[in-house]
Amino acid sequence: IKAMEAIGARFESGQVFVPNLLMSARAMRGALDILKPLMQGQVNSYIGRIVIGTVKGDLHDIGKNLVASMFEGCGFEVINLGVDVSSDKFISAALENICMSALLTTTMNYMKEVIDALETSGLRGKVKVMVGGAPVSDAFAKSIGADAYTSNANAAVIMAKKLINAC
Ligand code: B1M
Repeated sequence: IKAMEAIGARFESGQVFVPNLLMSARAMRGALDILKPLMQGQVNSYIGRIVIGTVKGDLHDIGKNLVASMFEGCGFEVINLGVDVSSDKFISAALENICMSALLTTTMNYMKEVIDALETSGLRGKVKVMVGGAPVSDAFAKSIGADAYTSNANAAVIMAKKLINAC
């Protein structure tokens, strides 16, 4: 976790780049594969739970998986719904935090549909919604009623901790 935090901070300051993050994330996933079976019985030690997916119509998952790996490495339980995720799927998995990714200007608008569906199902007040992806911005996030926008994986972890008061 310390190592992922360090690599994340270096990425933020421009000292390392996306390939370094991807290699670190892969190394961390390898380590987690070994560690996870030994961590049984300690599931309560997660600092929070996150549902993450790339929205309906969008198949880009490299950035989303990077964000998911950073969350896992930093102590969150992550439910990765994959790509092309419908609002129904997001809602049936909704836990404390929903993270949506979109890489296309045509699919980013689907994020609002998910938030609207959360409202309709009465879950909106119970979960935090974070959005990200290359075409997404802070202004867009505000306009659709998301709780937060972050531009990269490290910032997403910092923001999620803030949203659930874990830091
Ligand atoms: Co596509 N693609 N692509 N593509 N692709 C882009 C996004 C595009 C900008 C390329 C271009 O034209 N210059 C363009 C979008 C244009 C637009 O919408 N205005 C585009 C297009 C048009 C398309 C297709 C429509 C092409 C076609 O078929 N005609 C098609 C769409 C398919 C679909 O989704 N339905 C398509 C397909 C593909 C591939 C399948 C070939 C492949 C995806 C493979 C995969 O993901 N498994 C692909 C790729 C690789 C790209 C580019 C080259 C790279 C994207 C990437 O992985 N970046 C991209 C051009 C580019 O960005 N330079 C492009 C690296 C990744 C680490 O960054 O995803 O931004 P990113 O994630 C960052 C942040 O955004 C943030 O954190 C991450 C790490 O720092 N973040 C979050 C992301 N999600 C977050 C969620 C959060 C928080 C932060 O939640 C809280």
